Amino acid sequence: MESTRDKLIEILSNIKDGYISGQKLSDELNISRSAIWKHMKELEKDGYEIEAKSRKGYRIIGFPEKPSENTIKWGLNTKWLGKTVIHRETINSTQILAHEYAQNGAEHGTIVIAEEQTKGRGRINRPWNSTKGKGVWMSMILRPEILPQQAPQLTLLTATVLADVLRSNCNVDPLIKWPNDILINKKKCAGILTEMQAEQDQIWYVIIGIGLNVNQDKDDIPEELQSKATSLYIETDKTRSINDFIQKILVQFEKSFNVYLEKGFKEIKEKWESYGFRIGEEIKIKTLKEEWKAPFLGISEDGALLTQSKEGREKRIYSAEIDWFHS
Ligand code: BT5
Repeated sequence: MESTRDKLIEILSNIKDGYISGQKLSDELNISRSAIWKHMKELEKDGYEIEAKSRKGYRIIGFPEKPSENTIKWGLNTKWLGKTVIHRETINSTQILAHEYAQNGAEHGTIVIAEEQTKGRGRINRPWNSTKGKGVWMSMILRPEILPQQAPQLTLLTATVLADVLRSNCNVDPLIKWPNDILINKKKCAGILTEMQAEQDQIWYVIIGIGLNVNQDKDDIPEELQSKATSLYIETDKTRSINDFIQKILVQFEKSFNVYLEKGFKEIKEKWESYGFRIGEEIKIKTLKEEWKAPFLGISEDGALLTQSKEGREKRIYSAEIDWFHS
């Protein structure tokens, strides 16, 4: 059940211009005007900025910094992404909760956010470190009408969205390390995890997990990651609003996703390649059977890394160990 407080915030959030009178609020919520006033004082204590004008009424002019369902939705300029927001203080993994919601019919565009993950995960169950309150730990539930084999394109698309958001807002030069790492100054600042439920020729749902390190300082990064992980704070010496990032990512994702549905993967692929770490350079590739050096030529429609075989023929790599940092 939604509490009176939640309903009050919802009503206030939905007034785009102007004010709502104390009387109207009191009628809608079925509580006295002095109870409304008390609620407003409580909201102010929690960081909401409320303006009260005599004869006009109330309006919200500022939300608290801390992410919540309401603060994420406030002023969010999207059509379908983030219309439903599920927010938790602590969760094992936003991916796990998103799967539960998706299996129970959550709509396309639902997002799951947490302040802290105790079992954040990367690919093949590798752990993802998610310091409380210091990053974007988010999963998006999508029900795209694409074929299951096209799903890797969504990971690549998401990487370009993150790179775009970072480049335009943080004065950094992000690169994407195939397939899903966002690097700043050669260290990982964000990762993406795409999971799906599908049948042969139909996707039930896709969950795209985004982990973006925002405000961690050096001490927040575990010892074993220090040499390869970074945050925007470490790179730019500036603390940033998590809410703001979430909104910017959602807006940019929706835009790119629409381009993708309308025009196909070509533009996304070109953008990805413009950010591709070490594209055009020689990389060291190691599969179970062999090891060789070859130029990194770009990516294919199905998300594979394009390179050359030992014999110089074009070769698609789906999984292999790549030594990105050898000189
Ligand atoms: C990824 O996996 O990069 C995908 C990360 C996705 C995390 C998000 S957070 C929201 C959602 N909920 C989840 O539970 N997950 C998603 P992968 O490419 O496998 O990289 C994992 C590796 O990155 C680890 O083995 C570490 O070496 C490194 N790593 C772990 N935490 C990190 C961090 N916070 N920043 C940078 N690197 C990290």
